[in-house]
Amino acid sequence: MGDRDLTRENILEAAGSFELEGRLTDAKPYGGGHINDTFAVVCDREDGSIKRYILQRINTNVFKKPVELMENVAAITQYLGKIIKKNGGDPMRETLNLIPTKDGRNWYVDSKGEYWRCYHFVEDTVTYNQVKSKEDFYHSAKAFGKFQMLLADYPAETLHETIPNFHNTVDRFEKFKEALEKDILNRAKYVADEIEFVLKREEDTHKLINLQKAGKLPLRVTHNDTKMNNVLIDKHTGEGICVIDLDTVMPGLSLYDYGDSIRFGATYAAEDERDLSKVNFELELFEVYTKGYLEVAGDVLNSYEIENLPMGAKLMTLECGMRFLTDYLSGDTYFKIHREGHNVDRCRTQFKLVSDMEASWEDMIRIVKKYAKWV
Ligand code: ADP
Ligand code: GN1
Ligand code: MG
Repeated sequence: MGDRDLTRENILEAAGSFELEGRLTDAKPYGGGHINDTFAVVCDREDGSIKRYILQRINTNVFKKPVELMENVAAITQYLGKIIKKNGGDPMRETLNLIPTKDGRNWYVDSKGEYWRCYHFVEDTVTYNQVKSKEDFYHSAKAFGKFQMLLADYPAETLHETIPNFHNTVDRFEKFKEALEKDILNRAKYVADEIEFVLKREEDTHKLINLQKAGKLPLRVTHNDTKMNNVLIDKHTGEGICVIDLDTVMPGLSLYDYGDSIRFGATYAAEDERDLSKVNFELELFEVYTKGYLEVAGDVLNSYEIENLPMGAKLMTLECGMRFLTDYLSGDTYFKIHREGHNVDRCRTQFKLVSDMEASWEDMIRIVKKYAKWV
């Protein structure tokens, strides 16, 4: 038994601490994230209707500063709520809304010292763990583009950096090398090709950081985990209405958000697909995402950001593969795994996509130019 085991009592204790409408009747595991524990909580109202909530236990092995994390989430959701309302939108559907605890806080610490938070459940929406159609991916691009655009004037430096160097590819490379040198479980021998793949690309890991140091890429408010399943899609209209999973909202580079979306979504394969013949970087998906993202966020990005969109895509994909590989070498302690070698499978899909991107580089540049106003 791990020391963060969860019992039904823990879940009910946490749910009961929030200001819920009606009588709590159910709490079931929900969603398929790699880090937090998510539950859909159901309450019966007196008039017979049902009200649902999303209850989450924050993974404090990963998020070591849960209070700072919740301060970021509260600040961003309040800010977005105000702008959405001002623009005539629906703040209860177009941004997350935190439910306070009975004593007026945005989070609850349970009797084991675990941190929990609760959101209003946005009904009549779906999320996709894998890209099935160009249209859905296009709508997710517009949602993430809008997120970036609405937050363009938010002072990024006032947010806490809850996980330092989260997308710093130079630092990620160093951490990979440390895990490789330690090789605590003697696993490096099984992944020699993957290790070589990373080592050959060390120079690339400096590219965005150098541009940032030179003052060419500005620090912005970024989401930092822009997988397609972090956008709620309206069941009826098919539009991406609400960006969720705000744990990693921090100061960062716009290219991290654009790049992470492409990494996850510019393929029809799952992130952990074992049959690599199915894992292909799809230019048509790259194109629809680039189109949607630039339609909405194009005006707030500078020419260096736009010119480096392909590099953002490649580096976020390389970084993610490197992180899965690092976790495998370190004994699978970070990402939840559901089978032996799961992190290796995930790493291989990412490196296949990096290779494909390298082979399609000129096409990626051509597509960006087609939709960019500045380059
Ligand atoms: P994780 O960090 O584990 O990825 P998420 O915050 O992304 O957790 O939530 C997991 C899943 O729960 C999402 O993919 C989505 O399907 C669902 N979800 C999260 N928040 C809401 C919400 N406010 N309303 C409806 N569904 C939600
Ligand atoms: C994790 O929590 P989830 O599944 O949305 C990870 C991301 C990775 C992603 C890979 C805090 O995201 O950085 O890109 O897995 N989140 C954290 O699927 O490390
Ligand atoms: Mg998520």
